[in-house]
Amino acid sequence: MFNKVLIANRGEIALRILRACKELGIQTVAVHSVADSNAMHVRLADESVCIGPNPAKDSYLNIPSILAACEITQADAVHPGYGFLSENARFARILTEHKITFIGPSSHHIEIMGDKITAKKTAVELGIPVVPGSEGEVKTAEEAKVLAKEIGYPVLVKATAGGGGRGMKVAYNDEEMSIALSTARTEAKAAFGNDSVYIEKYLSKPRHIEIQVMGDGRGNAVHLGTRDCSLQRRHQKVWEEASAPTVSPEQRAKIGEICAAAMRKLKYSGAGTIEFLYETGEFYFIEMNTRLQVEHPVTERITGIDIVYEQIRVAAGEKLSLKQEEIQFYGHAIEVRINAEDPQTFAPSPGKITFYHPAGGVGIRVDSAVYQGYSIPPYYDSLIGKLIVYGRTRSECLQRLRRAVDEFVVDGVKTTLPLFQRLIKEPDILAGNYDIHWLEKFLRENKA
Ligand code: MV4
Repeated sequence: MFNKVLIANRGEIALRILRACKELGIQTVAVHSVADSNAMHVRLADESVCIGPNPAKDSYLNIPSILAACEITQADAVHPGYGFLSENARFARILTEHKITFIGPSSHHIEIMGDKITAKKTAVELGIPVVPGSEGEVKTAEEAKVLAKEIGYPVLVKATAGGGGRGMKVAYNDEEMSIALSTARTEAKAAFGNDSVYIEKYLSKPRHIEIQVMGDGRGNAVHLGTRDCSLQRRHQKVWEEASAPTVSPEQRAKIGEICAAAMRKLKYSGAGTIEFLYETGEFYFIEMNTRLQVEHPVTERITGIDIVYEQIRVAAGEKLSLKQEEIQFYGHAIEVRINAEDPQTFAPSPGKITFYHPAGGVGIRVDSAVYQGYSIPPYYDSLIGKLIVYGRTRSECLQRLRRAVDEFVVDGVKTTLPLFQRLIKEPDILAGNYDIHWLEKFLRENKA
């Protein structure tokens, strides 16, 4: 097992990782920017190193600084959390070259899944169902139109280097195809420096359902069930549930086993998430995330498994302690993201938290790194904390969520809590009847 882990992140996820390290008897190193000198992750770690000025590119994304912090503190492993360097294959490779363990999958697996075309090709080879579309890159409008005739319009043009919905354009006919191709290319070039695109059948009303997986790099892998993350605004998840309300236990076992078997074949190591669009009872692979995800606590709640603990164990070379037949799914969990944002416009609202009272009681977990008197800096994401609620049934979970949202007080900054007070009254939400477009439509129709 590791002696000392450096946590290359900040905020609630840095605390989440610190806690797992402490339970494993591992010493911890926090790294931080100048603005984060008083942050909770710095206070709770055994040691801390300032790695640079406030902009993330100069601190939390600064690979030489983080390597220097590893050397100074003699850390033997780095946990990247989510965001920042968590899916940077070069970072994983450099650490490995310096005999420091990257707590995550191999740089090879990060690379494969980072390129959407190689990810999709890999998914096909592994027997994971994918969205019908081009086999790889589409070069010309003529080629795209021939394929579109086979697939059937509407068709979506996607950037190979894609992410966050950038470089994505829908075409409803041949005429729109030429425009969609060139605008997707232009956007992709600007956002990713890569204008390669591919096409897929456009699914008009899917849900976003993902499967949590874990492997040990030796051919052992399991799935930890489903999450529904359809409630998003501008590709930012707002509300996540486990299990996915519309997937039966039989369907979960089937798609879950397909994913676990795929990870066994890949000899995947660590935690991963296989993302699907789910429409008319069918799963269609879109991407795989090779990191711990923000919403991992809902899965932890319904399975009783500590995902970060398992990540650290397998990174240290231990076998996966989990057996698929021992993994059970209990009740229902919902996570809502409490952001320092205007609940209507979503404009960031950094500043000092003058009063803080998190919800508590039965079935409540709050993952947060803030405290009363803390000032949320304007440089990073606006996550104040995650409220994770459990119930034996989805309806018990929703009742408890309503109580917890009412109880939660954050004064001094605007927060998304009032949005959850509204959502929890919506019949569609209560019925679990929503797709990836539901939230944006709700926000358009319920301005003010
Ligand atoms: C799609 C799609 C419909 N059809 N692919 C958005 C970003 C990237 N993760 C994939 N995305 C989508 N891919 C096909 N073939 C619709 C989306 C999409 C979306 C997906 C998940 C969650 C929210 C979304 C919001 C808009 C579009």
